[in-house]
Amino acid sequence: QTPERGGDVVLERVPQKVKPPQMHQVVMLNDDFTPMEFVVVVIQEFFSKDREAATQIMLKIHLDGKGVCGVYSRDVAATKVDQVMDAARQAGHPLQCVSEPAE
Ligand code: NFA
Repeated sequence: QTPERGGDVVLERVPQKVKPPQMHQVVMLNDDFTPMEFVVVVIQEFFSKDREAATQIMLKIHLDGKGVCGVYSRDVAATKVDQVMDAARQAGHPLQCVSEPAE
């Protein structure tokens, strides 16, 4: 295109204001009562892990007191926490999990 008058057309780069969203990790906490099998099934179902990965995460929680089940945007992490807490309550287990900013 040719401007009707004036100098060269200059296209400037506009600095992008967008930054990647803060990610949140879903941390599951150990307790003395929730059966290991229930924890493994919950991690498989809600965190899309195969049985082997879910078992490793469960054992880490059991041994260390807590462990990360997955890292998501804030809204998705909050939904995961709700799903786990609902499943635990319905089954009568005291399993707890929380969402916290990652990094
Ligand atoms: N500590 C539980 C038990 O020995 C198992 C468990 C693992 C519970 C991870 C909660 C989280 N039955």
